[in-house]
Amino acid sequence: MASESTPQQLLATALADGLAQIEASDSTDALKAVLTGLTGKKGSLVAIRSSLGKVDDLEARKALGQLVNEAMTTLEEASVVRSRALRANEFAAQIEQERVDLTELAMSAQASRRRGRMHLVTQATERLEDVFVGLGFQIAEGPEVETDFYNFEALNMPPSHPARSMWDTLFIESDIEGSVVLRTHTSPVQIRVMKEWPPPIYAIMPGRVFRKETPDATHMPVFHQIEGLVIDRGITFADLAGTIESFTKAFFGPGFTSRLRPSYFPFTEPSAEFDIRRPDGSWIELGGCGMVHPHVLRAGGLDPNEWSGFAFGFGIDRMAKERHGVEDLRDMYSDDVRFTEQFS
Ligand code: FA5
Repeated sequence: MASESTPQQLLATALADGLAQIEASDSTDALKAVLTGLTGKKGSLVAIRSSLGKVDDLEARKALGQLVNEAMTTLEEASVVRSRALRANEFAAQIEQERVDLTELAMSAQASRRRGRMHLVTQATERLEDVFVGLGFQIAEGPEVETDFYNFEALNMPPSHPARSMWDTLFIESDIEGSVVLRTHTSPVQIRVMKEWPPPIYAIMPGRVFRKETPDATHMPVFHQIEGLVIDRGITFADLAGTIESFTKAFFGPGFTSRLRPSYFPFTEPSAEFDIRRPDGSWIELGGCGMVHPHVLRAGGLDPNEWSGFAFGFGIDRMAKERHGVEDLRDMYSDDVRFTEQFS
């Protein structure tokens, strides 16, 4: 018959078994249950401790009690270590479970970034503004629906002046007293600025203009101009030429130069047409310019004996066309994504 186990043997077995159970616990809840089973009121170690009363020898009982306490501490310490490891695992699992997948969001953000681009004319306008602001100019705007006075009369074109036919005008209202038109150029904003801003004036005025024209490669019925106006003391034609040359290089690049050809506009005297020379040697007309006519200075409320100035008006659509090597202006208004995507 096998001899009965001693309390020490029982304790050693309970300790080894307890440590194995702690190590095998796969969750903090399971670990708690294991610990209660070992060290709780009905736990195996407590049962061993209760059985100590049967040990007669006082010293032996004390030593055994000591061993039980040590075993309890060992189990508790082992459970703290295991608990830490389990909690770390459970936390990692929770993070994994609650993880939000942002890939779709990032992809849709990318898609929306791809969706829009600034129109070539808007890009050109902003660049023109940057260049002229860099040269010390301020930006002004005027209405697209204009009275006959601002679009023609104040610009030295009284009623029935033959030069009015230079612009194929779209009328909103037409009567003998004075018509309302879709502005045919940005020059009326010159008058508005002269009336509002005390000189010296260094202004640019970009905007949309309208003419009764059939679209072709270089003409649109709705297009954009940028007007320039400088009013100061002692301004000469050399200032105009110098400004246009600086602008040409800043906007198109060092390979481009400008030239002025004599021309006629009722609101400037002398007047010129402004062309730029491409690096390949060919020329393209971009706008008109000249010294502000005394009648126009007076219409703007300025004394021609005190102030002089120059003005220019460039076609922005043609500039955008030149800058990006677009062959036909109509392509810029086709709303074809395959076209616009080329110019991000
Ligand atoms: C004028 O409109 C004058 N107001 C310019 C000016 C301002 C002269 C200040 C003197 C002082 P013009 O009609 O030439 O000028 O038009 C100027 C520029 O607008 C043209 O050189 C061209 O680049 C552009 N342009 C004219 N018509 C069209 C059109 N139908 N489509 C696209 N661009 C055009």
